[in-house]
Amino acid sequence: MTKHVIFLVILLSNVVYAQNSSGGGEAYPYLKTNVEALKKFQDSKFGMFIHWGPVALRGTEISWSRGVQVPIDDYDNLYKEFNPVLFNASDWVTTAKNAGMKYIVLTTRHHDGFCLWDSKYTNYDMASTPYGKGIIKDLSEECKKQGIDLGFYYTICDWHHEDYPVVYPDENYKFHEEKEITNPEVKQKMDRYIVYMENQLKELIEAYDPSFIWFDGEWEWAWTHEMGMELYAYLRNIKEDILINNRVDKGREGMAGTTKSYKYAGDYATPEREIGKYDVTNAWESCITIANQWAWKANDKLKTRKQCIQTLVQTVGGGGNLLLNVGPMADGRIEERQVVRLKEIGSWLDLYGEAIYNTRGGPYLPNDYLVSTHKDNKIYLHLLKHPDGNINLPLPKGFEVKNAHFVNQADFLNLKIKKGYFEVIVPEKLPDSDVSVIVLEMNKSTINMKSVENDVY
Ligand code: JFZ
Repeated sequence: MTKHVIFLVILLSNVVYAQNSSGGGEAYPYLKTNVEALKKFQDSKFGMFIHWGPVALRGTEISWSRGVQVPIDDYDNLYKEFNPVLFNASDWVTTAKNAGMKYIVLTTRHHDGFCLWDSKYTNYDMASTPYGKGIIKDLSEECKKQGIDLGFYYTICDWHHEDYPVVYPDENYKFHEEKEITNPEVKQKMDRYIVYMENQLKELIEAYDPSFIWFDGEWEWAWTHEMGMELYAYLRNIKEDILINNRVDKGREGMAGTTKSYKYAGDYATPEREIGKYDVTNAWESCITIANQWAWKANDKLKTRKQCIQTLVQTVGGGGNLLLNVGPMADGRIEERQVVRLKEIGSWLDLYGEAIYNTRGGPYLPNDYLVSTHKDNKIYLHLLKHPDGNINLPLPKGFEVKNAHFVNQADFLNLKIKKGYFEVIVPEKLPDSDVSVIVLEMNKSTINMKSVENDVY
Protein backbone atom coordinates (compact mmCIF):
# COMPACT_ATOMS: atom_id res chain seq x y z
CA MET A 1 0.00 0.00 0.00
CA THR A 2 2.65 2.56 1.06
CA LYS A 3 4.65 1.52 -1.96
CA HIS A 4 1.73 2.48 -4.16
CA VAL A 5 1.34 5.81 -2.40
CA ILE A 6 5.03 6.57 -2.88
CA PHE A 7 4.75 5.63 -6.54
CA LEU A 8 1.73 7.89 -6.95
CA VAL A 9 3.55 10.79 -5.29
CA ILE A 10 6.53 10.35 -7.61
CA LEU A 11 4.20 10.14 -10.58
CA LEU A 12 2.30 13.28 -9.55
CA SER A 13 5.44 15.28 -8.83
CA ASN A 14 6.67 14.36 -12.30
CA VAL A 15 3.40 15.52 -13.76
CA VAL A 16 3.76 18.82 -11.93
CA TYR A 17 7.27 19.36 -13.24
CA ALA A 18 6.86 17.74 -16.64
CA GLN A 19 7.44 20.37 -19.26
CA ASN A 20 6.29 20.18 -22.79
CA SER A 21 9.27 19.37 -24.91
CA SER A 22 9.72 17.61 -28.16
CA GLY A 23 12.27 15.01 -27.08
CA GLY A 24 12.83 12.76 -30.08
CA GLY A 25 10.52 14.58 -32.49
CA GLU A 26 8.03 12.94 -34.84
CA ALA A 27 10.35 10.05 -35.74
CA TYR A 28 10.78 9.03 -32.09
CA PRO A 29 7.70 10.25 -30.19
CA TYR A 30 8.36 7.73 -27.42
CA LEU A 31 11.83 9.18 -26.81
CA LYS A 32 10.72 11.69 -24.20
CA THR A 33 13.01 14.22 -22.55
CA ASN A 34 14.49 12.77 -19.36
CA VAL A 35 12.33 14.33 -16.62
CA GLU A 36 14.90 14.33 -13.80
CA ALA A 37 17.66 15.73 -15.97
CA LEU A 38 15.37 18.51 -17.17
CA LYS A 39 14.26 19.32 -13.63
CA LYS A 40 17.87 19.54 -12.45
CA PHE A 41 18.70 21.78 -15.41
CA GLN A 42 15.75 24.07 -14.71
CA ASP A 43 16.53 24.18 -10.99
CA SER A 44 20.10 25.29 -11.64
CA LYS A 45 19.08 28.43 -13.61
CA PHE A 46 22.49 29.90 -14.28
CA GLY A 47 25.42 28.58 -16.32
CA MET A 48 28.63 29.75 -17.96
CA PHE A 49 29.05 29.58 -21.72
CA ILE A 50 32.69 29.47 -22.84
CA HIS A 51 33.69 30.31 -26.42
CA TRP A 52 37.36 29.61 -26.93
CA GLY A 53 39.93 28.57 -29.50
CA PRO A 54 43.08 29.69 -31.37
CA VAL A 55 41.15 32.69 -32.73
CA ALA A 56 41.66 34.34 -29.33
CA LEU A 57 45.17 35.10 -30.67
CA ARG A 58 43.56 37.55 -33.10
CA GLY A 59 40.73 38.83 -30.92
CA THR A 60 38.20 38.53 -33.75
CA GLU A 61 34.95 36.56 -33.60
CA ILE A 62 35.20 32.80 -33.43
CA SER A 63 34.62 31.23 -36.88
CA TRP A 64 32.77 34.22 -38.37
CA SER A 65 36.03 36.12 -38.89
CA ARG A 66 37.54 33.24 -40.90
CA GLY A 67 37.88 34.53 -44.45
CA VAL A 68 36.42 37.91 -43.42
CA GLN A 69 38.76 39.82 -41.04
CA VAL A 70 41.34 37.02 -40.96
CA PRO A 71 42.42 35.40 -44.25
CA ILE A 72 41.49 31.70 -44.32
CA ASP A 73 45.07 30.61 -44.56
CA ASP A 74 46.08 32.63 -41.50
CA TYR A 75 43.05 31.54 -39.55
CA ASP A 76 43.59 27.86 -40.20
CA ASN A 77 47.20 28.05 -39.06
CA LEU A 78 46.59 29.92 -35.80
CA TYR A 79 46.57 26.64 -33.89
CA LYS A 80 50.30 26.32 -34.54
CA GLU A 81 50.82 29.31 -32.24
CA PHE A 82 48.12 28.43 -29.73
CA ASN A 83 49.83 27.73 -26.42
CA PRO A 84 47.55 28.59 -23.48
CA VAL A 85 50.14 27.88 -20.80
CA LEU A 86 48.08 29.72 -18.18
CA PHE A 87 44.99 27.57 -18.70
CA ASN A 88 43.95 26.23 -15.34
CA ALA A 89 40.74 24.22 -15.14
CA SER A 90 40.39 24.95 -11.45
CA ASP A 91 40.48 28.73 -12.13
CA TRP A 92 37.72 28.48 -14.74
CA VAL A 93 35.48 26.29 -12.62
CA THR A 94 36.11 28.38 -9.49
CA THR A 95 35.24 31.53 -11.47
CA ALA A 96 31.95 29.95 -12.56
CA LYS A 97 31.22 28.73 -9.06
CA ASN A 98 31.96 32.12 -7.48
CA ALA A 99 29.52 33.66 -9.95
CA GLY A 100 26.80 31.36 -8.61
CA MET A 101 26.75 29.34 -11.81
CA LYS A 102 25.80 25.67 -11.61
CA TYR A 103 26.99 24.48 -15.01
CA ILE A 104 29.40 25.20 -17.83
CA VAL A 105 28.92 24.76 -21.58
CA LEU A 106 32.17 24.79 -23.56
CA THR A 107 32.67 25.13 -27.33
CA THR A 108 34.34 21.76 -27.94
CA ARG A 109 34.18 22.56 -31.66
CA HIS A 110 32.94 25.77 -33.27
CA HIS A 111 32.21 26.35 -36.99
CA ASP A 112 35.95 26.73 -37.68
CA GLY A 113 36.29 23.00 -36.96
CA PHE A 114 39.06 23.22 -34.36
CA CYS A 115 38.67 20.69 -31.51
CA LEU A 116 39.51 21.55 -27.91
CA TRP A 117 40.10 17.94 -26.97
CA ASP A 118 42.52 15.33 -28.25
CA SER A 119 40.30 13.69 -30.87
CA LYS A 120 41.08 10.36 -32.51
CA TYR A 121 39.24 11.52 -35.62
CA THR A 122 41.17 14.65 -36.56
CA ASN A 123 44.55 16.28 -36.12
CA TYR A 124 43.00 19.72 -36.18
CA ASP A 125 42.85 19.70 -32.40
CA MET A 126 44.57 20.78 -29.17
CA ALA A 127 46.99 17.87 -29.31
CA SER A 128 48.53 19.42 -32.46
CA THR A 129 49.19 22.80 -30.83
CA PRO A 130 52.42 23.73 -29.00
CA TYR A 131 50.39 23.14 -25.83
CA GLY A 132 50.29 19.52 -26.91
CA LYS A 133 47.20 18.20 -25.12
CA GLY A 134 43.45 18.59 -24.89
CA ILE A 135 41.90 20.71 -22.15
CA ILE A 136 38.56 18.95 -21.73
CA LYS A 137 39.84 16.11 -19.58
CA ASP A 138 41.08 18.56 -16.94
CA LEU A 139 37.93 20.62 -17.18
CA SER A 140 35.58 17.66 -16.81
CA GLU A 141 37.53 16.32 -13.83
CA GLU A 142 37.52 19.72 -12.16
CA CYS A 143 33.78 20.14 -12.79
CA LYS A 144 33.10 16.77 -11.18
CA LYS A 145 35.28 17.78 -8.22
CA GLN A 146 33.49 21.09 -7.70
CA GLY A 147 29.98 19.77 -8.40
CA ILE A 148 29.44 21.73 -11.62
CA ASP A 149 27.60 20.13 -14.55
CA LEU A 150 29.43 20.22 -17.86
CA GLY A 151 27.87 20.52 -21.29
CA PHE A 152 29.43 20.53 -24.74
CA TYR A 153 28.68 23.02 -27.46
CA TYR A 154 29.28 21.17 -30.73
CA THR A 155 28.27 22.81 -33.95
CA ILE A 156 26.79 20.90 -36.84
CA CYS A 157 28.60 22.94 -39.46
CA ASP A 158 32.33 22.69 -39.92
CA TRP A 159 33.60 25.17 -42.52
CA HIS A 160 37.06 23.61 -42.35
CA HIS A 161 36.12 19.98 -43.00
CA GLU A 162 36.61 18.75 -46.58
CA ASP A 163 33.41 16.69 -46.56
CA TYR A 164 31.11 19.41 -45.27
CA PRO A 165 29.38 21.00 -48.28
CA VAL A 166 28.54 24.56 -47.15
CA VAL A 167 31.09 27.27 -47.81
CA TYR A 168 31.32 30.34 -45.60
CA PRO A 169 31.61 33.24 -46.28
CA ASP A 170 29.40 33.34 -49.31
CA GLU A 171 27.70 36.40 -50.69
CA ASN A 172 24.45 36.61 -48.77
CA TYR A 173 24.99 34.40 -45.78
CA LYS A 174 21.81 34.01 -43.75
CA PHE A 175 19.56 31.28 -42.40
CA HIS A 176 19.13 28.67 -45.16
CA GLU A 177 16.18 26.45 -45.99
CA GLU A 178 17.09 22.78 -45.80
CA LYS A 179 17.69 21.30 -49.23
CA GLU A 180 17.87 17.76 -50.46
CA ILE A 181 21.35 16.89 -51.70
CA THR A 182 20.93 15.75 -55.30
CA ASN A 183 24.56 15.44 -56.37
CA PRO A 184 25.60 11.86 -55.44
CA GLU A 185 29.18 12.88 -54.73
CA VAL A 186 28.11 15.58 -52.29
CA LYS A 187 25.64 13.14 -50.75
CA GLN A 188 28.44 10.64 -50.16
CA LYS A 189 30.58 13.32 -48.54
CA MET A 190 27.74 14.43 -46.27
CA ASP A 191 27.12 10.83 -45.18
CA ARG A 192 30.82 10.53 -44.33
CA TYR A 193 30.69 13.84 -42.49
CA ILE A 194 27.76 12.66 -40.36
CA VAL A 195 29.74 9.58 -39.36
CA TYR A 196 32.62 11.91 -38.40
CA MET A 197 30.28 13.91 -36.16
CA GLU A 198 28.79 10.79 -34.60
CA ASN A 199 32.26 9.42 -33.89
CA GLN A 200 33.39 12.64 -32.27
CA LEU A 201 30.25 13.01 -30.18
CA LYS A 202 30.49 9.41 -29.01
CA GLU A 203 34.15 10.01 -28.19
CA LEU A 204 33.25 13.11 -26.15
CA ILE A 205 30.41 11.41 -24.27
CA GLU A 206 32.36 8.27 -23.47
CA ALA A 207 35.48 10.11 -22.37
CA TYR A 208 33.99 13.06 -20.47
CA ASP A 209 30.38 12.21 -19.60
CA PRO A 210 28.71 15.57 -20.38
CA SER A 211 25.27 16.47 -19.02
CA PHE A 212 24.26 18.41 -22.16
CA ILE A 213 25.05 18.63 -25.83
CA TRP A 214 24.51 22.15 -27.11
CA PHE A 215 24.20 22.02 -30.89
CA ASP A 216 24.48 24.95 -33.24
CA GLY A 217 24.81 25.56 -36.99
CA GLU A 218 21.63 23.62 -37.80
CA TRP A 219 20.40 26.45 -40.03
CA GLU A 220 22.62 25.54 -42.99
CA TRP A 221 20.90 23.96 -45.99
CA ALA A 222 22.77 20.65 -45.83
CA TRP A 223 21.27 19.76 -42.44
CA THR A 224 17.78 18.24 -42.60
CA HIS A 225 14.98 17.53 -40.13
CA GLU A 226 15.57 13.77 -40.60
CA MET A 227 19.28 14.12 -39.84
CA GLY A 228 18.40 16.09 -36.70
CA MET A 229 16.04 13.46 -35.33
CA GLU A 230 18.52 10.68 -36.13
CA LEU A 231 21.35 12.46 -34.34
CA TYR A 232 19.13 13.13 -31.32
CA ALA A 233 18.16 9.45 -31.07
CA TYR A 234 21.77 8.35 -31.60
CA LEU A 235 22.94 10.40 -28.61
CA ARG A 236 20.07 9.42 -26.30
CA ASN A 237 20.94 5.85 -27.13
CA ILE A 238 24.51 6.40 -25.88
CA LYS A 239 23.46 8.33 -22.77
CA GLU A 240 19.78 8.19 -21.88
CA ASP A 241 19.72 11.17 -19.51
CA ILE A 242 21.67 13.59 -21.67
CA LEU A 243 19.86 16.84 -22.53
CA ILE A 244 20.08 18.15 -26.09
CA ASN A 245 19.09 21.66 -27.16
CA ASN A 246 16.66 22.31 -29.99
CA ARG A 247 19.39 23.28 -32.45
CA VAL A 248 19.95 19.59 -33.13
CA ASP A 249 16.96 19.80 -35.50
CA LYS A 250 15.38 22.38 -37.80
CA GLY A 251 12.61 23.50 -35.45
CA ARG A 252 14.15 26.69 -34.09
CA GLU A 253 12.41 29.99 -34.80
CA GLY A 254 15.25 32.44 -35.48
CA MET A 255 17.04 34.21 -32.65
CA ALA A 256 13.93 33.92 -30.42
CA GLY A 257 14.91 30.27 -30.32
CA THR A 258 11.55 28.66 -29.56
CA THR A 259 10.66 25.34 -31.18
CA LYS A 260 8.05 25.54 -33.94
CA SER A 261 6.28 22.28 -33.12
CA TYR A 262 6.60 18.91 -31.45
CA LYS A 263 7.54 17.31 -34.72
CA TYR A 264 11.10 18.57 -34.15
CA ALA A 265 13.63 16.94 -31.80
CA GLY A 266 15.24 18.70 -28.82
CA ASP A 267 14.83 19.12 -25.07
CA TYR A 268 14.98 22.87 -24.61
CA ALA A 269 14.75 26.10 -26.57
CA THR A 270 17.66 28.49 -27.17
CA PRO A 271 16.97 32.22 -27.49
CA GLU A 272 20.24 33.90 -28.49
CA ARG A 273 21.43 37.37 -27.44
CA GLU A 274 17.99 38.11 -26.01
CA ILE A 275 15.90 37.31 -22.96
CA GLY A 276 13.36 34.67 -23.99
CA LYS A 277 9.66 35.47 -24.01
CA TYR A 278 7.71 34.54 -20.86
CA ASP A 279 7.13 30.79 -21.09
CA VAL A 280 6.66 28.66 -18.01
CA THR A 281 5.54 25.59 -19.95
CA ASN A 282 8.52 24.86 -22.18
CA ALA A 283 12.12 24.67 -21.02
CA TRP A 284 14.40 27.35 -22.42
CA GLU A 285 17.80 28.92 -21.94
CA SER A 286 18.92 32.34 -23.16
CA CYS A 287 22.57 32.60 -24.18
CA ILE A 288 23.91 36.11 -23.76
CA THR A 289 27.45 37.50 -23.82
CA ILE A 290 29.06 39.26 -20.84
CA ALA A 291 30.79 41.57 -23.37
CA ASN A 292 29.96 41.88 -27.08
CA GLN A 293 31.82 39.10 -28.81
CA TRP A 294 31.48 35.41 -28.07
CA ALA A 295 35.24 34.96 -28.32
CA TRP A 296 37.70 37.19 -26.48
CA LYS A 297 38.40 40.68 -27.80
CA ALA A 298 40.62 43.34 -26.26
CA ASN A 299 38.62 46.12 -24.59
CA ASP A 300 35.34 44.52 -25.57
CA LYS A 301 32.58 46.51 -23.88
CA LEU A 302 31.55 44.71 -20.72
CA LYS A 303 27.96 44.65 -19.47
CA THR A 304 27.45 46.44 -16.17
CA ARG A 305 26.57 44.76 -12.87
CA LYS A 306 23.04 46.04 -13.31
CA GLN A 307 22.72 44.67 -16.85
CA CYS A 308 24.04 41.27 -15.79
CA ILE A 309 21.87 40.87 -12.70
CA GLN A 310 18.76 42.27 -14.38
CA THR A 311 19.31 39.94 -17.33
CA LEU A 312 19.54 37.01 -14.94
CA VAL A 313 16.35 37.85 -13.02
CA GLN A 314 14.40 38.72 -16.16
CA THR A 315 15.37 35.40 -17.70
CA VAL A 316 14.53 33.38 -14.61
CA GLY A 317 11.34 35.37 -14.00
CA GLY A 318 10.26 34.53 -17.54
CA GLY A 319 10.74 30.82 -16.92
CA GLY A 320 14.21 30.29 -18.41
CA ASN A 321 17.85 29.65 -17.61
CA LEU A 322 20.67 32.08 -18.35
CA LEU A 323 23.84 30.88 -20.07
CA LEU A 324 26.19 33.85 -19.71
CA ASN A 325 29.13 33.73 -22.10
CA VAL A 326 32.78 34.52 -21.40
CA GLY A 327 35.63 34.25 -23.90
CA PRO A 328 38.94 33.36 -22.26
CA MET A 329 42.16 34.91 -23.59
CA ALA A 330 44.71 33.12 -25.77
CA ASP A 331 46.93 32.43 -22.76
CA GLY A 332 44.12 30.48 -21.10
CA ARG A 333 43.01 32.99 -18.47
CA ILE A 334 39.62 34.62 -18.14
CA GLU A 335 40.13 38.37 -18.18
CA GLU A 336 40.31 39.87 -14.70
CA ARG A 337 37.56 42.48 -15.25
CA GLN A 338 35.23 39.66 -16.33
CA VAL A 339 36.19 37.65 -13.25
CA VAL A 340 35.37 40.70 -11.12
CA ARG A 341 31.99 41.20 -12.81
CA LEU A 342 31.15 37.52 -12.37
CA LYS A 343 32.05 37.77 -8.70
CA GLU A 344 29.64 40.69 -8.33
CA ILE A 345 26.84 38.53 -9.71
CA GLY A 346 27.89 35.79 -7.30
CA SER A 347 27.79 38.16 -4.33
CA TRP A 348 24.28 39.21 -5.31
CA LEU A 349 23.30 35.54 -5.56
CA ASP A 350 24.82 34.86 -2.12
CA LEU A 351 22.14 37.19 -0.76
CA TYR A 352 19.25 36.60 -3.19
CA GLY A 353 19.91 33.08 -4.49
CA GLU A 354 16.85 31.68 -2.71
CA ALA A 355 14.72 33.74 -5.13
CA ILE A 356 16.52 32.21 -8.16
CA TYR A 357 17.60 28.59 -7.66
CA ASN A 358 14.92 25.88 -7.72
CA THR A 359 12.23 28.44 -8.50
CA ARG A 360 9.91 28.62 -11.48
CA GLY A 361 9.03 31.76 -13.45
CA GLY A 362 5.97 33.87 -12.67
CA PRO A 363 3.19 33.97 -11.63
CA TYR A 364 3.30 37.67 -12.63
CA LEU A 365 4.06 38.42 -16.24
CA PRO A 366 7.26 40.48 -16.51
CA ASN A 367 7.02 44.25 -16.99
CA ASP A 368 9.47 47.17 -16.80
CA TYR A 369 9.29 47.27 -13.03
CA LEU A 370 9.31 43.72 -11.86
CA VAL A 371 9.58 40.05 -12.62
CA SER A 372 8.53 37.25 -10.31
CA THR A 373 9.56 33.74 -9.37
CA HIS A 374 8.00 31.28 -6.98
CA LYS A 375 8.70 28.15 -4.98
CA ASP A 376 7.28 26.40 -1.89
CA ASN A 377 4.77 28.80 -0.36
CA LYS A 378 6.58 31.91 -1.57
CA ILE A 379 6.40 34.39 -4.40
CA TYR A 380 9.46 36.54 -5.04
CA LEU A 381 9.08 40.01 -6.57
CA HIS A 382 12.32 41.15 -8.21
CA LEU A 383 12.33 44.94 -8.50
CA LEU A 384 14.05 46.29 -11.62
CA LYS A 385 13.20 49.89 -10.68
CA HIS A 386 11.80 51.62 -7.65
CA PRO A 387 8.02 51.39 -8.01
CA ASP A 388 7.62 54.93 -6.55
CA GLY A 389 5.71 54.24 -3.41
CA ASN A 390 3.87 50.99 -3.65
CA ILE A 391 3.40 47.76 -5.48
CA ASN A 392 -0.18 46.96 -6.36
CA LEU A 393 -0.80 43.47 -7.69
CA PRO A 394 -3.76 41.17 -8.23
CA LEU A 395 -3.88 38.19 -5.88
CA PRO A 396 -3.46 34.89 -7.70
CA LYS A 397 -6.84 33.09 -7.61
CA GLY A 398 -7.33 31.08 -4.42
CA PHE A 399 -4.24 32.50 -2.65
CA GLU A 400 -3.71 34.83 0.29
CA VAL A 401 -0.62 36.85 1.18
CA LYS A 402 0.36 36.41 4.82
CA ASN A 403 3.21 38.90 4.92
CA ALA A 404 5.87 40.62 2.83
CA HIS A 405 9.51 41.38 3.52
CA PHE A 406 12.79 41.85 1.63
CA VAL A 407 14.85 38.69 1.19
CA ASN A 408 17.23 38.38 4.13
CA GLN A 409 15.44 41.05 6.16
CA ALA A 410 13.28 40.23 9.13
CA ASP A 411 11.18 43.43 9.18
CA PHE A 412 7.79 43.07 7.56
CA LEU A 413 6.81 45.58 4.92
CA ASN A 414 3.55 47.44 5.22
CA LEU A 415 0.94 45.28 3.47
CA LYS A 416 -2.66 46.16 2.60
CA ILE A 417 -5.12 43.62 1.32
CA LYS A 418 -7.93 44.87 -0.89
CA LYS A 419 -10.58 43.11 -2.89
CA GLY A 420 -8.65 40.76 -5.18
CA TYR A 421 -5.55 42.93 -4.85
CA PHE A 422 -2.78 43.56 -2.38
CA GLU A 423 -0.51 46.53 -1.89
CA VAL A 424 3.04 46.53 -0.53
CA ILE A 425 4.45 49.86 0.61
CA VAL A 426 8.06 50.02 -0.52
CA PRO A 427 10.53 52.15 1.49
CA GLU A 428 12.35 54.92 -0.33
CA LYS A 429 15.71 53.22 -0.12
CA LEU A 430 15.97 49.75 -1.60
CA PRO A 431 18.48 47.25 -0.17
CA ASP A 432 20.22 46.67 -3.54
CA SER A 433 20.84 49.37 -6.14
CA ASP A 434 20.24 47.03 -9.11
CA VAL A 435 17.71 44.36 -8.08
CA SER A 436 16.03 44.07 -4.68
CA VAL A 437 13.76 41.15 -3.95
CA ILE A 438 10.58 41.07 -1.88
CA VAL A 439 9.26 37.76 -0.55
CA LEU A 440 5.53 37.25 -0.28
CA GLU A 441 4.69 34.47 2.14
CA MET A 442 1.53 32.83 0.83
CA ASN A 443 -1.03 30.69 2.63
CA LYS A 444 -0.11 27.54 0.67
CA SER A 445 2.23 25.98 -1.85
CA THR A 446 2.60 27.97 -5.05
CA ILE A 447 3.67 25.00 -7.12
CA ASN A 448 0.59 24.83 -9.34
CA MET A 449 0.05 28.54 -9.49
CA LYS A 450 -1.29 29.94 -12.77
CA SER A 451 0.22 32.98 -14.44
CA VAL A 452 -1.33 36.34 -13.57
CA GLU A 453 -1.59 39.37 -15.83
CA ASN A 454 -0.49 42.49 -14.01
CA ASP A 455 -1.53 45.70 -15.67
CA VAL A 456 -0.97 47.50 -12.39
CA TYR A 457 2.08 47.24 -10.21
C1 JFZ B 1 25.57 31.02 -33.20
C2 JFZ B 1 27.05 31.03 -33.50
O1 JFZ B 1 27.27 31.21 -34.86
C3 JFZ B 1 27.75 32.04 -32.63
O2 JFZ B 1 29.12 32.14 -32.94
C4 JFZ B 1 27.60 31.59 -31.19
O3 JFZ B 1 28.27 30.36 -30.99
C5 JFZ B 1 26.12 31.46 -30.86
C6 JFZ B 1 25.86 30.86 -29.51
O4 JFZ B 1 25.42 30.68 -31.82
O5 JFZ B 1 24.94 32.25 -33.50
C7 JFZ B 1 24.54 32.62 -34.73
C8 JFZ B 1 23.73 31.84 -35.48
C9 JFZ B 1 23.36 32.23 -36.75
C10 JFZ B 1 23.83 33.41 -37.27
C11 JFZ B 1 24.60 34.23 -36.50
C12 JFZ B 1 24.96 33.84 -35.23
N1 JFZ B 1 23.49 33.80 -38.60
O6 JFZ B 1 22.99 32.97 -39.39
O7 JFZ B 1 23.74 34.94 -39.00
